[in-house]
Amino acid sequence: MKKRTFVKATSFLVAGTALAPIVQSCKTEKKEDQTMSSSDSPSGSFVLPPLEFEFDALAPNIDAMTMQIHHGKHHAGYVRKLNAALEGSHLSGLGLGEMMSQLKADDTAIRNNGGGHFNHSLFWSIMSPNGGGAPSGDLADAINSSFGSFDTFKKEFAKAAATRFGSGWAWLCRGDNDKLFITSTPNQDNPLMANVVSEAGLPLMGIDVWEHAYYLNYQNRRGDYVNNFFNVVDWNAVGVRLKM
Ligand code: MN3
Repeated sequence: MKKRTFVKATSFLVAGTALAPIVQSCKTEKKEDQTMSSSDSPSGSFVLPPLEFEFDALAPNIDAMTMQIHHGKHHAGYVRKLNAALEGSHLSGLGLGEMMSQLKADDTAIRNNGGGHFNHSLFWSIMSPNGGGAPSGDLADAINSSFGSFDTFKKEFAKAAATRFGSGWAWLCRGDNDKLFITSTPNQDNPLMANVVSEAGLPLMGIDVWEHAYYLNYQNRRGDYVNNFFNVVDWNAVGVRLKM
């Protein structure tokens, strides 16, 4: 994977600001360093990034209580445990993206909790109350050339999410050859973990299919949750990641 992937993979970890304008306005390396240090200092402890919308803003697609618990309890827990796991670790001091790319399968606590922090930060950043519809521009072109059509992409992505056994994530990624691919990972693994996953790439969007992500509202109907997720995907935010 390209080096630039790791520098920019965590550009969504910016406290208190909307994703797309910040990423678009941070074309220089200097500004990127500043935005990285505002929340995830390589030498400091990681922090829970605030949501850019209210807990009820994604309803009825994702309900307010699920969002509140998911962000305030689950994600916060990953951040807290990541900081604890990094004390004395050989991975301490790295930015989150680089940490993901360097960790080994037996770095269990950082794999689980660093992955949890990365995955949820990305998840919040690619959803919006103004989301839904279809991608446009370069992202639409990339999806069409990689999957044939947007509808085919949606079917394949939904299938990956529906068939991930147990807890995990489904992903749309950009591979080394700039071609897009769909994959899924167990637990809190993600495609940046090149030493862990079978197919590494830059995650452009992901869906959390742990039961805590949908069970209050959908119970066992994971497929309905996945279909409704498309109503809140912020394709502009996904498209920004394509250019990283
Ligand atoms: Mn989750």
